[in-house]
Amino acid sequence: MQKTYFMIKPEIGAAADHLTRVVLGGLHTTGKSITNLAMRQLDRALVEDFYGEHKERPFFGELCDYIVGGPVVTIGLERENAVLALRELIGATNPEEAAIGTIRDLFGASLSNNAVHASANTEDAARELALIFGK
Ligand code: 3AN
Repeated sequence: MQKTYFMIKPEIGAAADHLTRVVLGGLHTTGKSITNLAMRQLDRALVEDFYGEHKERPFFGELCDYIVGGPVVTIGLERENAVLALRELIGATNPEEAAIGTIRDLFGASLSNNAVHASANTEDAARELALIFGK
């Protein structure tokens, strides 16, 4: 079994909880089991830590502003091959390049507003789950 972290970004969490239901329904049909689930307003220090690998990138400030701009839905998931399975379900970082039917294809507005986050690998997953939910 593998764990991963999934996050519904503010434009979905705040704008339409209907979409959150759709996304969670999609997770259910893929057989992932939800181990943690909460709607939360993240504080800026936590978000800067969370996206620390992008600190030097030009979009870092904008990215942090966006994530603290409203509540997010934080979700811990567990299943076999969870990291890759969830990355496939959400699609490419840029919604314009995301495969048809993926979450970012359906709900992502742009590269900076791409609806959801999913851990990129098992190390990131462990780090992100600990940051968000504690050890
Ligand atoms: P992913 O979320 O698919 O793992 P990362 O880790 O490369 O992608 O990027 C983290 C977040 O930073 C993305 N979800 C996206 O919102 C934002 N981002 C990445 N690249 C850019 C960019 N060139 N311009 C604006 N925002 C970006």
